[in-house]
Amino acid sequence: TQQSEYLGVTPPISVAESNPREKEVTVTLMEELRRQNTFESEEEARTREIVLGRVAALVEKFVTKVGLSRGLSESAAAAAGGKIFTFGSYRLGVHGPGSDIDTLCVVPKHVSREDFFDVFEPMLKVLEGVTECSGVPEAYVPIIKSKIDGIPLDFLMARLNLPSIPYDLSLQDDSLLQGLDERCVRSLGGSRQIGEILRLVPNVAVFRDALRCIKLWAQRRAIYSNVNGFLGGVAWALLVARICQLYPNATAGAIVSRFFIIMYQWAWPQPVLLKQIEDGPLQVRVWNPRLYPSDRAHRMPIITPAYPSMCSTHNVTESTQSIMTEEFKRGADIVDKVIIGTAQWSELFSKHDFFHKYRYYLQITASAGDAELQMKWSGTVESRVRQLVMKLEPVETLIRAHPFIKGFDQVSYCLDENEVKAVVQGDISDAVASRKLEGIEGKEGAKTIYTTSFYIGLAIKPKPIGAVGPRRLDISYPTTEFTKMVKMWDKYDEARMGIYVRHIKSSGLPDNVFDIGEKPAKVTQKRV
Ligand code: 3AT
Ligand code: MN
Ligand code: MN
Repeated sequence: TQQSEYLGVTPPISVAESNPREKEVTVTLMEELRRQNTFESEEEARTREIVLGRVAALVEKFVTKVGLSRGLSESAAAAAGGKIFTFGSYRLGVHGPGSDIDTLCVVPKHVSREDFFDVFEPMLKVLEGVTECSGVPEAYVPIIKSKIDGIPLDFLMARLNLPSIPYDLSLQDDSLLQGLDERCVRSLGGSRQIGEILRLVPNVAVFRDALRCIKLWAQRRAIYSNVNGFLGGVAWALLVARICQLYPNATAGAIVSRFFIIMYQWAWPQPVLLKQIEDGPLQVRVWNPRLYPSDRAHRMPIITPAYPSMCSTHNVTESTQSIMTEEFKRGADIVDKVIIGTAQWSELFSKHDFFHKYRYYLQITASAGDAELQMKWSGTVESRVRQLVMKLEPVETLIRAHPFIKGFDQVSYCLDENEVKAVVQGDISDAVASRKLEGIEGKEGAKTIYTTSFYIGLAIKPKPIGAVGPRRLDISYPTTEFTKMVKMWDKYDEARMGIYVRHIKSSGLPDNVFDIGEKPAKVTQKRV
């Protein structure tokens, strides 16, 4: 690996220390982040440490137990180790109150994935303080979701090709991946990526503080979501890490300021890299736009540093890129003002105006008559919404199709078929919306319907000068194609679930998309 005096693929832009004003705004930024409740309490932090200690002991006990059942001696079974690594926001040190702890359990080769679900999961279930515990062994990345002493934990597992797990094991060594099951490689990925990020930033404390700011900003501005074509946690971390490399001696406030300016001006699709992409021991694809046309199609490539390097922003579309670029600009303008003293940090974190911004919206409603089925179905629909966005982008009369980052769930207690029919189309009347379960109990023909509605804001081109009549917007082709595509889901059953797309005027948006007191009494703001 490279032996040089800087971290990153280019030398830093400036190695200067922050000036006094930048130090001042860093202090006020941290005060604002505390006011915004992004930090957990000391008590919660202590609880997390205690929980992690107990979990580490449980994983060792699990490995010992499996070893004994495989005929190992007491001492050999106990010496096989078993170790936990955290990843996600907790490992980065940017978690908030209520964040989960993403935990990877690393086990020796005589412990199998089946053991993880057949032996470890039952051990976890009976651990004191466990209130939730459910395994999803068939997931792409198999996982156990749990809650211990009020702290949510996600457990992944990786089985290494080693007879025992050394207590000082590092996961950063690529040769560890050799001969592993794909699911183990994927499970190791999160932890290895974060290990590299932390290794490649010049000052971890500054990186953490700046990332905490950027995460809050991206959440408030509704651009924090990988599935919907914006950026997820890893991509935001990589961007902030790159800025930290470019300004190794700057304080967090200065990093945030440079972040917005540099990201606004970035020459996409030039990739953001923390180090040169390296090859490794597996038969897997590493991001390479020269080799793969699909990699060439990435609009804002932000590449993960650990082998195998991948693009963390595969889902970005023309619309989401332009929305993020606008937000970078807005951020740059506000931070400029913060630095000259004409704005407060709180302005940076003000809530998005998605439901005030457009005149027309597409509403996509997934529905089912059963809560558990609805969770899976709405998740499937959500993961496809960006496909609809991509089908809308070429429509001539549209400037932009702006997906919102989350769906809105509702349970409707319907008295009859007519009410059901309206509800599955996303048209929930006040009478239905306010009805409780008691309102339908014992009533013949009544039905409970679960819906999740997703929204896409539509920016329509202005009417050409001299044109008469309303502007026609024909989006029947994209929407029909979209519904056809989501119905291709292998568990789709017409009798049990529904999908409906309609366009509504801003005045027709339901109350549940607004916070209390947020809904406009009348249209006052100019919409596009
Ligand atoms: P929070 O503070 O927890 O909200 P985070 O960045 O830790 O932020 P997550 O816990 O959702 O976010 O995800 C952490 C990493 O775990 C990111 C991704 O690599 C992986 N991951 C997320 N969701 C899943 C999932 N359903 N299955 C497997 N891996 C996941
Ligand atoms: Mn997490
Ligand atoms: Mn998680």
